Amino acid sequence: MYRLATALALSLLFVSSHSIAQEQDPAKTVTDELNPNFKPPAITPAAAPDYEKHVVMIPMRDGVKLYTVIVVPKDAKGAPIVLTRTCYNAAGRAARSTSPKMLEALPLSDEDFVKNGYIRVYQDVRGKYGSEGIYLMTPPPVGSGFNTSGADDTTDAYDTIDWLVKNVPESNGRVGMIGSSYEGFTVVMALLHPHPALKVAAPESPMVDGWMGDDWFHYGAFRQPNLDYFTEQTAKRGEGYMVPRGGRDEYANFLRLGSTGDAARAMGEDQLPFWKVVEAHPAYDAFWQSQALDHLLAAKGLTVPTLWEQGEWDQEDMWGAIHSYRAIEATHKNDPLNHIVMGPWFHSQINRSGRSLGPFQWTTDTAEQWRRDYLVPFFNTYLKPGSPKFDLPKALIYDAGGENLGGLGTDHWDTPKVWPTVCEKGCPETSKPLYLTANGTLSFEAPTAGAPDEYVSDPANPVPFSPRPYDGSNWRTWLVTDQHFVEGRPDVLTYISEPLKAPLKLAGEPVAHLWASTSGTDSDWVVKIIDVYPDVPMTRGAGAAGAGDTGPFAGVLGTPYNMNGYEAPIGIDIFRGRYRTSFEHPSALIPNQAAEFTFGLPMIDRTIPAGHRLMVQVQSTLFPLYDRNPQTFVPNIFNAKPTDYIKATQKIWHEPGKASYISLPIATE
Ligand code: PG9
Repeated sequence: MYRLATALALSLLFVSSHSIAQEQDPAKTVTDELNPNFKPPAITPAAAPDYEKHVVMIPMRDGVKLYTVIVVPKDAKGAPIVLTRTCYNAAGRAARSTSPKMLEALPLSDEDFVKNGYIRVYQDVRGKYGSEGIYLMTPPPVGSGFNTSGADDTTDAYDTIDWLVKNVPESNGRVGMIGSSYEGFTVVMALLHPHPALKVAAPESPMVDGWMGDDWFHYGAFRQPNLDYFTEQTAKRGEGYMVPRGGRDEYANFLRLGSTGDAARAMGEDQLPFWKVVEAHPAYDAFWQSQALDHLLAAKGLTVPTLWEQGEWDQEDMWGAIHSYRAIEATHKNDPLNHIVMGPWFHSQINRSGRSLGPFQWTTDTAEQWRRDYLVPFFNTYLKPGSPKFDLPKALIYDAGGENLGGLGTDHWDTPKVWPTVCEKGCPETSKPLYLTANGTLSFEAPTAGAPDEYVSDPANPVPFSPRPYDGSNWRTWLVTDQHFVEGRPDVLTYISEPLKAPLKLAGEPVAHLWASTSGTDSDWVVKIIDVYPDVPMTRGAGAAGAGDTGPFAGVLGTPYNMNGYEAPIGIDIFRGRYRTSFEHPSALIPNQAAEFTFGLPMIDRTIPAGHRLMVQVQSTLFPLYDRNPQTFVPNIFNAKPTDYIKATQKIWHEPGKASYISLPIATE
């Protein structure tokens, strides 16, 4: 056997070396197998495009010209325009493919605009990609005192719309604006002084207040992945760099690098002016206050019908849309121009497929449904005279509750007249306190006595926000990750209710009221509200209730996740303790003295079914998403020194007068 195999191998060797010798015969001419002159034959005649694409440089009032792509349907006449102003490359945004069909050439999210005959315009903001001028990151408004350039995204939107309605002969002189995130920020900026031809707007998960709860910080705690955004966005006019920080696990990388300031310096960010700006403004000072667009817009009032969009699990801009909507309602009660949609989406998922989110599968493609049945009819009402009037509900909020197993959920849209329906003050209904009580329990009864619970928070061993190794791949779904991965950590306090006897409808804003103390002089407080699915006895593969594939293919290829005992977060946020009494002027905490920390959590619309349990977790780190609080009060946490990072004993109180609770937005209907 051995000899036969050897002989075979030798003969193969002989054959192949013989043919190599033949190919390499210098006597023969070797032909280059690349033919750069190849012309692809037209097997079928190329279809004529059903649109025209024009690229123009539109002049602004200061002479700077902005790169603009205008896509016009063939034979269009009297057509409305939809405009998006972007920092993400207008040429690329307007070209999903090179298809001759406008429907396929533009992004998926434009599908219903194309079907309705719209002219589609994408423009680079000044200083990025094809546009001239200098770039400022989400530039503060000109009047804020922090932008002396004379131009901002309000003036640029105004000048662009003015040019479009005068120079696009196929248009009917009516413009709508839409865009998500940074692009949503440009929509909100346009609303501060809108051109009269701007007739309708849809800011989708817009960046509105970068300090309170959008991209840069949450209640003063800094979001470290921004360091990548700074290098990607401000190291070049085009797409910048990701500076690798080491191995796959960002938890280990950031821990090794030290403070955020040290990490930024290691990444070369002291060459980037915007990082220096952020570093110089860790508190909610005049710089941040003067560009809080929710307040600026509410003070002016809306003059353009506006549909705000907010994902219920938006991992980037959880603040902007809902707080703008609320701020406008506060100054202009029941403003008929002010609308909001909140769907079961991650950041910008509204422009993609909205059929599922992490383990949850919805009964329909919720994002497509929103675009087709609500957004475009709303735009048509204001942009296409003569189209049927569409009565967009004031608020369209998705109840993401139910079992959500393989699309069997009870999910549906609510249309409350007032949103939030339930909150602490000023809503149609008032929230009820859910107390954190002794022995890790939750109760609607106030505690009568009880020693505080305690844990040691160690900045050298922070609580991960996502299972390790964290390599960014679950960024879009981390807000719905099963929280079992922190179970058993001594620095996470868990409080859990009895199984619900009847469904519980939550519809509004939960607020955390923590009576807490630290042995340090500064501290972060993280609160999570979690919907715990029943842990049903199951036989694997036997079709028991909730049974799904628990193996490596769970959730893949349409296989339902196993939701047995799933700990599904419905609201997570962090509060930096030094801002307890003032966001602008931080102050040291008094060691071991209990004080009340109060902060709003993301809005909820959810029917928690009977049999589920509520869980609340409290911890002091959420790393590496948020930078670590050294737990020693220092002037600027970005530049905390290694010796400032200390272990601290944290206590959560639950006694009369110091009762910790969550104001839960329980709706009566
Ligand atoms: N969340 C992103 C962003 C917006 C504004 C500033 C910085 C980042 C985005 O998706 O555009």
